[in-house]
Amino acid sequence: MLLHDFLFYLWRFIFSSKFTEDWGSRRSWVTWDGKPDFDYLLQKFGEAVVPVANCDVKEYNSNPKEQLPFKEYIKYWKEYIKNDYRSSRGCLYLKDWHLSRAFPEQDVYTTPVYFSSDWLNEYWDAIAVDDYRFVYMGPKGSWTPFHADVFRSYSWSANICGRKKWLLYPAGQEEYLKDRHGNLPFDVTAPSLQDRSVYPRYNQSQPPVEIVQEAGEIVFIPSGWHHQVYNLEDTISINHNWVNGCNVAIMWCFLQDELAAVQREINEWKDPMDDWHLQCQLIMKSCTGIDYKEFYNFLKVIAENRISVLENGLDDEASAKNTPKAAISTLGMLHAVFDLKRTVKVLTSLSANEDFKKLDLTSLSPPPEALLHHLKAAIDIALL
Ligand SMILES: *[C@@H]1O[C@H](CO)[C@@H](O)[C@H](O)[C@H]1NC(C)=O
Ligand SMILES: O=C(O)CCC(=O)C(=O)O
Ligand SMILES: [Fe+2]
Repeated sequence: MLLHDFLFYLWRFIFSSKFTEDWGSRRSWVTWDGKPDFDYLLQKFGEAVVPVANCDVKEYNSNPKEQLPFKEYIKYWKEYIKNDYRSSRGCLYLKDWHLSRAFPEQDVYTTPVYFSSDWLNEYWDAIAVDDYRFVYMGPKGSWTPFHADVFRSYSWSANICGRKKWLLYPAGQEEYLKDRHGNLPFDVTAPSLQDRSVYPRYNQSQPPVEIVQEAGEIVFIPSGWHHQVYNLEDTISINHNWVNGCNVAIMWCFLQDELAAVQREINEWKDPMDDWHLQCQLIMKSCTGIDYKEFYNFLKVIAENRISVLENGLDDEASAKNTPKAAISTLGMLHAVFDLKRTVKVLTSLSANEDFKKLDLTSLSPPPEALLHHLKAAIDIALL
């Protein structure tokens, strides 16, 4: 590829369909004319239960979701197409389905190496409670309301079939898109944004970066960029959220902002409540999905995996399998050192944070100072 073309793709946030052409899902999930292969999907996943959102209904700032048998969703989708994309049930969008976790043995896709330094999934796989690997399937006209991704992570999204239109706002632009009360819009294209009495700063916002993503292409969404997404055809996509040494500091800033917002919310209870700081952490965990002690644990798991690879190399078991340590070793020693340096920066900031220090840290093992010490020693030895 010419350098010019490469820069063009980078600028447009798009990776060409070359990057997905050997994926199992690109071959098997799609009919000869580029439509979802409903029969194949039913045969493989018919018994699954999947999360489905109704795009026509707004509940707070998202669409209400229900769990449906995959079979029933496909039946609905076929009828919706037959009925010229109308249904009394509304426009239903299957989203945030953890398909890889439910069907690990299926040959669906492989994560491109550019997106493989992925601390989020490395951590949540390690504690075996969740992951951030999703499948989306929706008819023409289904869409995702305005949002930024979990923990301000990066996201990549690959079209298995169909096309998407993305409206992307660079990080920070959302300040101009807030209403008088500081709330973000549900639909960034709604005419009410033009109303200065409701959205006083809208006229200072830049128009969004608009991209159309074709079948097979992968879109990269930078950290903190808000976006709204439309399926222009019947579309299936695979998406991961991920965090690594390049954006973990953004995640940490986000968590501090989230805690500050919770503290403002329950400020009036600060004096009467003696466990106010703990309550703030509990609320933060339920709203955001993580609290400060778990963030420490996250950094610890990431750090220890890298220290182990640097100190011991790979044992045969780890290199044979698709383990996180094998992935760390594929990216090389210098990358592991880079990760550790970024971890030191964020851990140093976390350890010095007043809200963190107010928590009961006796349960943390090792304690933050010991972990930092071990990290710095591992970096020094690796660079010798
Ligand atoms: C936005 O509108 C306000 C009030 O009409 C005006 O003072 C300001 O210059 C406008 N800003 C831009 C960037 O158009
Ligand atoms: O494809 C969609 O509908 C939404 C995807 C999305 O928001 C993302 O990949 O971050
Ligand atoms: Fe998103």
